[in-house]
Amino acid sequence: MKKPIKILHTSDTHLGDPYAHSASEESLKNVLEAVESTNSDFLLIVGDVFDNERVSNDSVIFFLNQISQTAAPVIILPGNHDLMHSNSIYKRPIFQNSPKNLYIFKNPTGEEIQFKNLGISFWGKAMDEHSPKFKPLTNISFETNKYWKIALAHGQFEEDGVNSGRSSLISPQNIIESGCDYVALGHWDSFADVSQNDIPAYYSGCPIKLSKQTTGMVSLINLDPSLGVSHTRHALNS
Ligand SMILES: [Mn+2]
Repeated sequence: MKKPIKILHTSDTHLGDPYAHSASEESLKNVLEAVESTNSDFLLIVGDVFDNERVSNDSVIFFLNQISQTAAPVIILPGNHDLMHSNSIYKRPIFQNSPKNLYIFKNPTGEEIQFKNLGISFWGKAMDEHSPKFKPLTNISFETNKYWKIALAHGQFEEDGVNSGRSSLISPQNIIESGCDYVALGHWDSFADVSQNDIPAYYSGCPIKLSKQTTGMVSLINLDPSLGVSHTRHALNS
């Protein structure tokens, strides 16, 4: 049932950011090049794809054009900068002609996007409100255990006992209880490994080159029925 699958994981592209506009567009191009060069089967963009709700339709058109140029399915999860609520960017008419390989999580209580032929399922909660009430990684359910189980979550990981009361919190227990083969996280610009027990969970960091780096970075996940799950960091061409 399970097949070897390669996933490229990124987040926080912040397209349309008035301060990093061209850098964010450039980084999306670099990400899509990496999808090709690594032969990835899927691209995940785990939230804050767009910088704000007022981004121009030009930014959206740029995004849709880029996505249409790759064959791989592209799965995106709305985050706190591109919420899934009544004024959502994703509810603009322009999205009615989205490329066929674009999949967007829409349900704030969580939903599965399954690829039965490839034996993999993705679960995510589309953020509708960035508040302490919103818990990105609770009440996960998968229809079957036959497939690879991947969760996407956009929010703030916090160790037990901190009790900051911040918005969109993700706890170690949430990761453990997810029962997933991989948890793809977004919201932090920097890379972080927050794996718990035997569950790999990573913030890929944003694909834009940060000041201490020589290139932008993304995460590559190899799912292999005999070897298990491995995570590596991949440097983007720039
Ligand atoms: Mn965010």
